[in-house]
Amino acid sequence: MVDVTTSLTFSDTVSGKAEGDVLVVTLNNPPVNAASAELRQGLWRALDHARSDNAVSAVVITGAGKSFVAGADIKEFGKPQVDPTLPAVVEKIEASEKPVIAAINGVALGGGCEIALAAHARIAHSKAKLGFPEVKLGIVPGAGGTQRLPRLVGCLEAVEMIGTGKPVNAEKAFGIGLIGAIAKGDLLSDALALAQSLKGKPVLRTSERIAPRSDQATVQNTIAKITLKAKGQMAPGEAMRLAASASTLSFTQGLSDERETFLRLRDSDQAKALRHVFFAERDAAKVDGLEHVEPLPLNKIGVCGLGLMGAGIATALLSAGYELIGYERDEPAAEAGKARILDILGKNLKSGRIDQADFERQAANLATTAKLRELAPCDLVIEAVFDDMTIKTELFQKLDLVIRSDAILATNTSYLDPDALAAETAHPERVIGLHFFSPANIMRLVEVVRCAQATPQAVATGFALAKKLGKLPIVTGVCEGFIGNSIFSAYRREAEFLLEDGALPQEIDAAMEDYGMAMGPFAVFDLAGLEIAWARRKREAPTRDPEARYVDIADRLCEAGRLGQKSGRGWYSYEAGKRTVDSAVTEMIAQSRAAKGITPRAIASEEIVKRLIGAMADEGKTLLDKAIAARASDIDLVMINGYGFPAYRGGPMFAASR
Ligand code: TC6
Repeated sequence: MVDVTTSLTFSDTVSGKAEGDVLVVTLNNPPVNAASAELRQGLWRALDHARSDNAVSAVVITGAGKSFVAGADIKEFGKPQVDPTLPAVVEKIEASEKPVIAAINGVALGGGCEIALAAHARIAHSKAKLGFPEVKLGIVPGAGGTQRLPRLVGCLEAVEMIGTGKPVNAEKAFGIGLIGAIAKGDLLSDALALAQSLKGKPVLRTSERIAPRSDQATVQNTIAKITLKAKGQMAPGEAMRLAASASTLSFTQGLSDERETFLRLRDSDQAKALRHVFFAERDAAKVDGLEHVEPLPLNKIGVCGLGLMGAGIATALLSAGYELIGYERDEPAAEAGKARILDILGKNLKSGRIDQADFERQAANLATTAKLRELAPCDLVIEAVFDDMTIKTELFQKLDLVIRSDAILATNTSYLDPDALAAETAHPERVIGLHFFSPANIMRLVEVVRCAQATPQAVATGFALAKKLGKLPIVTGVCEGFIGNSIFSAYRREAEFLLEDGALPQEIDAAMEDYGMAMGPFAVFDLAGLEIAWARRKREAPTRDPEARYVDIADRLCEAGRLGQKSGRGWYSYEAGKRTVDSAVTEMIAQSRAAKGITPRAIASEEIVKRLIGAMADEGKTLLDKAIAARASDIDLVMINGYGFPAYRGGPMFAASR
C-alpha cells in the first residue's frame, strides 16, 4: 500500500499523489494545460512510475484549473520534434496493464481528447467539453483520434465531430458513448471510486474495440455536407476520410494513414495560415493602453435606429442578456423596429439557437420607444441611424443631454468621422465607435474605434461589450472607413484597374472565388448596391487629383440604372436571382477602355490574385504607418471576419508576406 500522504513530482507540470493504491496524476501547465514537451515528459515518467510501483493498482489522470488538456502545444508546431511525442504518450497510456482513468475536469481538446480516448475509462465534470478542433488549425488529429473516436462513438458521430471541429458538452459526450460517466459529486472522488471498481480486471482498450455500426449512406451524406461548407480547405476532408476508414481498416493501418496525413498537413501552407489566425486572435485581445483599465459595468443599453443594422445589434445584445431600449423617430417606426427584433428572435427559436425560455427572457428584456428621454437610464447608447453627419450630430447632441454623464455614446458609422461627431457633444471623452457588420447578430467582427478624445475606459468598455457578445473586437484608429473599408476601397480600386487593363468582372470574380473569397469583388459590389460608392465618388469629384488614375466604368453603370442586385442589374444581370454575365456590361467596359485609348490584354488569374492581394496589403501598410491598425495580424482578422477573406490563406497581410 502506498503511503496516502506521498506526493511526487514528475516534471514542473506533472505531479502525482497516492490516494490509497491509486496514483492521481495532475497535469498543471497554465493557462490551458497544453501538452508541451515538458508535460509529455512528466506524464511519461508518471506512467513509468505507475508500472514499476507494485503499490499502484490504478491511475487517474486529471488537470488542474479549467482545462483537462487543451491539445498539443501549438507553439511547438514548426519546431524540431521533442520526445516523447504525443502519439507515443497516448500509446503508453493505452498499453498500461493497470487501469488508467481520465478524470476530465474541463476542456479536453485535440491531443487532450486523444489522451482521454487512450485511457481505459472516462469520467467528466458536468461542465467539461470534449472535441477535436484540429481542422480549424488546418490539420487532422495526430495521436490516434481519428481511429479511436469512431471505435467508441461510431463513424457518423466521429465524422461530424472531427470534420467540423465543434466540441460537445459532457451530456452529449455521455449520450454518444465518448465518456462512460458524468461525475455526480466531486469528480476526483467519483474517479477514485471508478478506479477501485476497475483495478485487477483486464483493461478495455479503445483501439481493440469494433466501431459501432453507422449507416454508410448517412456517413457519406454528412461528409458531403461538411466538405461543401469547408470549400477550399484540405483538412476537413482528410480528417473525415480517416474517421470513416475506421469501419474498414485495421487500427494499425488507420493509425499509420493518420500519422502520414497529420505530418503532411502540419507543414502545409493552410495550417501555417490558420496557426497565424489562431495567435492573431489572441494578440488582438492585447490592446496597448487598455492593459489595466477596468471596463464600466453595463446593464441597460440603448440602440437608436432599429433598421436592419440596429435590429441586428439589438438582437445580439438581448442574446447576451442585456436589457435593451430601442429608439426610433416615431411610434410606428418604434413598433416596426420591435417587430423586426422579435422576428429575428423568433427565427433563432425556430432554428434551435435558443429555447422557449431564452426567447421569453430576451423578449421581456426588450422595450422600444419614440421618446429619447427614455434612454436616460442607459449605461451605453449605440446609434445605428442613417449614415448622415447632420442626422447623427443632432442625435448625439440630444443624447448628450439625456443620458448620465458617465454613460458611453457609440456610433456605428462606417465612413463618417466619429471625432467630428464627438466634438459636437459636451462630453467627447465618452464617444467611441462600435462598427458592427451586417447582419450584426451573426457577423463576428466589431471594429472598436478609438476616438481622439475617448478615455481608455470608454474604449475598454466597448471592447469588453463586443467580447461579451461573443464577437471579435479589433481596435482601430480614426480614418475614413477605418481598417476594413479602407482596405476594401483599395481592393475595389485595383479591381477596377484590372477591368480597364483587360480582365472582365466574371474573370476577376472567378479568380478570387477560386482563391477562396466567399464572393468575388464585382458580385459583392452588386450585392451591396452601387449607389453609395457612386454618391461618394460624386462628392469627392471636386477634390480628386486630376493626375490620379480614375476608372469611370462604375459611373456609367449607375447612370444606366444598373445599381446592383436590388435593381436586377449591375455588373451582372440577375435572372431569377441567378448571377448572369451581361453582354451590355462587356460592351460598356470596351467603350470606356476605347475612350481612354487602352488596348486590353489577357490577364491570367494568378496576376489578378496577386494584384488584388498586393493592393490590400499596400493599403494595410499605410494603415500601420499611420497607426490606424496596431498590427498586421489585426488587419488580417478584419478581412477574414468582415469581408469573406479565406481564413486558410491567413488574411491579406499574411498572404502578401509569403
Ligand atoms: C492538437 O492537439 C494536435 C494533436 C496531435 C499531436 C500529434 N497551445 O484562447 P485563450 C494559449 S492541435 C499553446 O485566450 P480561453 C493562447 O495562445 C491543438 N497555447 O483562452 C493564450 O495565450 P496568451 C488542438 C495555447 O480561456 C492562452 O493559452 N487544440 C493553446 O478563452 C489563453 O488562450 C486547440 O486547438 C495550445 N493548444 O480558451 C485548442 N491553447 O495568453 C486551442 C491556448 O499568451 N485553444 N493557448 O495569448 C482553445 O480553443 C482555447 O484556448 C481554450 C481556452 C478553449 C482552451
